[in-house]
Amino acid sequence: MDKLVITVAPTGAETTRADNPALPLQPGEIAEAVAACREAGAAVAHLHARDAEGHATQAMETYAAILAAVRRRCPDIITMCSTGGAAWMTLEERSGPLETPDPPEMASLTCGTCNFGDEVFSNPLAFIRQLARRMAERGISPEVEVFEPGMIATALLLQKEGVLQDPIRFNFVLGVPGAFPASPKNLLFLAESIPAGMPWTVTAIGRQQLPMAALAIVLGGHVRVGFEDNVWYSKGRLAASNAELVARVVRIAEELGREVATPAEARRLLGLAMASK
Ligand code: KMH
Ligand code: ZN
Repeated sequence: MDKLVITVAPTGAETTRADNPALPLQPGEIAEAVAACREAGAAVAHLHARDAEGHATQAMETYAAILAAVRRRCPDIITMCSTGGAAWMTLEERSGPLETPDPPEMASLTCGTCNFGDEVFSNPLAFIRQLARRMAERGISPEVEVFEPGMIATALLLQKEGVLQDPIRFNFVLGVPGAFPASPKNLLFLAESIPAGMPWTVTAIGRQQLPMAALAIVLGGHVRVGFEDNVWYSKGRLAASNAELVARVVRIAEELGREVATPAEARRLLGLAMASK
């Protein structure tokens, strides 16, 4: 089995300090958290930005500051910026991180519209194509976010159109209220619904984060953890840090005989452009 790629999503757009006081918000705090997670075993950092008040923003300048701080603290980690932002944002503002002067290595690309709690996470096909083309122009590799099974079909359609290139890297996001629930059956269904050999990661919300991560390790998938999706370590006990969640995945992988990938190994496994340089 391939080595395990661990992604950390330390902040997200929705989590607040009321949910977990250790949530990193400002560029320096995010960079500190990412560095600790890199130390613990993470190879990829999925990044969201917050403004000075801690509210979600897609401002290019804030992402540029986060990328610079992360690269200073841990130069080899794979950077991935969110183009999902928050459900209440306009489509235009969400593409901000793709315009940073020194762009991230990867960016998220949600391949369809779904309910997101009481909101609608809007991703019309024309907008997905526009984001994907801009990523290609700027040398950014997309990660396809799959909140609903139909999003796989859309990604494969875009591949057929030549808008997405091989390999497509899938991230199955399970358990968002209103979207596809987290269960072993659903994860297996998604993993079996993509073309053989394409890398996939699982992200699960709240208490499902741990069991879905364990299942992905066994199935040969990859794993994302972090406060964007889950702030708990166990029932009634908040995680002390993002790194604590990463370290637990490393321990489970080791117990199950799955080695953890370094960023350089992850670049090869994910087929990133920098891997061939
Ligand atoms: N915050 C969600 C509405 C992504 O980062 O691309 C979208 C999201 C996905 O988090
Ligand atoms: Zn995100």
